Amino acid sequence: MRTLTLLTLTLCYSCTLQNSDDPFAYSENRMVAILGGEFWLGDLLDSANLLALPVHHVIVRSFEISQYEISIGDFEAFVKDSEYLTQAESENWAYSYQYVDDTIRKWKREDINWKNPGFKQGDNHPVTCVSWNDAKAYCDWLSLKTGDNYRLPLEIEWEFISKNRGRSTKYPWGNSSPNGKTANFADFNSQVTWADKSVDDGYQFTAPVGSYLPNKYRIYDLAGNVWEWCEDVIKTYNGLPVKNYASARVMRGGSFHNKENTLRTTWRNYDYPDNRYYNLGFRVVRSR
Ligand SMILES: [Ca+2]
Ligand SMILES: [Ca+2]
Repeated sequence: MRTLTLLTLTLCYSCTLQNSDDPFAYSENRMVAILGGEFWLGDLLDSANLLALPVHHVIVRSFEISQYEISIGDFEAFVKDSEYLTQAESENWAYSYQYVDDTIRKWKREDINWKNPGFKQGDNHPVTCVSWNDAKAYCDWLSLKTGDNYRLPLEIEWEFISKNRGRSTKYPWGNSSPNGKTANFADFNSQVTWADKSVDDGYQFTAPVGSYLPNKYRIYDLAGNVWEWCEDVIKTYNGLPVKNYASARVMRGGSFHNKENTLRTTWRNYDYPDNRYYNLGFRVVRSR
């Protein structure tokens, strides 16, 4: 009987290697509890932001969201434990914005992946070059390891927390334009033609997660650094599919590669679930 108890304890320990209170054993990341509520989804401030219209009232249930974007360190723990191969690794490409001749730069398939996105990263930088499918595989692994239910944020959860529980501001920090301390976007350090050379945020590519001011709930980098996959299939707010993108998933928040308008709390972007880019990552949600 005693042997059986010991065996059971050992088996339980090995199937919960990570403490369920700390799913991120290899980084400073943590889950932050957000009380649900009601708010106006969409852009009350810019009637030209068509995909963010019509503005409509929604109810959000309570959830927990990761304080930071999933980092290289977080993702490496998953890969080491599961031997998971990302789509970029198995097919030897992800999209990078590169010169296609002497003057023109475009999105180009390059042999890059989360271990080598084509620029220098430390363990505390956000993981990139991951598809929606890869991000879901990470969530499934985290759920298996902890016994909790991890997934990507719903789009309404992402916008609710980006708006500090539903306040209609342009950015997570308010309505003022980014100033170098608020988000990593296409700034002075960037080489893209649309870069805002009047702002210096310190980074051409990814910054370590948590380098900029958090929102009121101490969630970092909702605006900028890397785009973040959401759980949802993209649809117009009238419930219609987006032409040629019927299976595409929502991405939110803009990135180091993009203009300030993509940093907005309401800005919607989307791509196919098997696509991957050097400026696209994710964060996770834990739900009941
Ligand atoms: Ca930047
Ligand atoms: Ca982000």
